[in-house]
Order: sequence, then structure tokens, then C-alpha cells
Amino acid sequence: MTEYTLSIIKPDAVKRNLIGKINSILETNNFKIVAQKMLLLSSVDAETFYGVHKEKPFFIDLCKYMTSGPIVVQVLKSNDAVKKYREIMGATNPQNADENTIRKLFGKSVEENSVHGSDSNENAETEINFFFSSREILD
Ligand code: IDP
Ligand code: MG
Repeated sequence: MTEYTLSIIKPDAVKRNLIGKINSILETNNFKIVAQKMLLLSSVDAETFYGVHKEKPFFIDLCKYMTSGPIVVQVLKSNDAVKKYREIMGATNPQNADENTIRKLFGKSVEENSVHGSDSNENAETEINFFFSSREILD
């Protein structure tokens, strides 16, 4: 089934000039990038986006990190996009991620793990709508 997922290239990866390398991995794996923009997340937007984690001990640090520099937000289209991107992205902690996953290749730590991917179709829809209007998605 054709699906959509939200991807974020996080500040650590943008800072290290990894946008192209990550996009190349996405395209090699048959994802179509149907929307993409660079932006600086506001604190309010970071807190809203990661609202599900607001009780976690890492929440404040996570929001600080996600607002520390530009990010690239993307809508990816492919067969089985949500599950497939979670696989290519790798485990949250890069140390536990499989070989050749984006987080294993580029992640610096459990926090600075280079990319975000939606974890369900329902959340993908919410997250895509959080960042993009329908006219920005060139499908
Ligand atoms: P996910 O990004 O693999 O879905 P989540 O548990 O949803 O992982 O956590 C969201 C983000 O919060 C992670 O990608 C990472 O940047 C950060 N994070 C998760 N767990 C920790 C932790 O134990 N310490 C610091 N940061 C964390
Ligand atoms: Mg998550």
C-alpha cells in the first residue's frame, strides 16, 4: 500500500552537512521526497511536536536540541512508508541500530540521532499536517 511518512533531518545532521547523504539513502531505498523544507523550530512547536514525551526526563533537553539549529522536514512516499522508514532509520539509540541504518551511520547519541520518522500511519498524518499544507505536497 502506498503510504506517506514524516521525516525530519535533525539539527546535528544539518550542522554536519548530511542532508544530501541522507536524501541519497532515501532515494536509493525508493522513497519519493514529495515535500521538503528547511526551518528553525520554535520552542512552542518543539514542545507541541514532542508533546507525547512531556513527562519524560529527556523532554526539556530534547526540545532545546531540536531548536538549536535548522532542521529539514520532509514528506516521504513509498510502499509501506512508515514501517520501511523506521527500518532504514534504525533504533533510537545509534549504538543499538542495525548496520547501515541512518542512525548507525550518522547518529551521535541517543538524543542527537540525526533523523525522525513517524511511528504509525495515524501519527504520520498528524505530523505531516503539523508541518505542511496540502499545496506544499507535490505528489
Ligand atoms: P524515536 O525517535 O526512535 O521514535 P522516541 O522514543 O519517540 O524515539 O524519542 C523521541 C526522540 O527523543 C528521540 O529520537 C531522541 O532524539 C530523543 N530521546 C529518546 N530517548 C532519549 C533518552 O533516553 N535520552 C535522550 N534523548 C532521548
Ligand atoms: Mg517516536
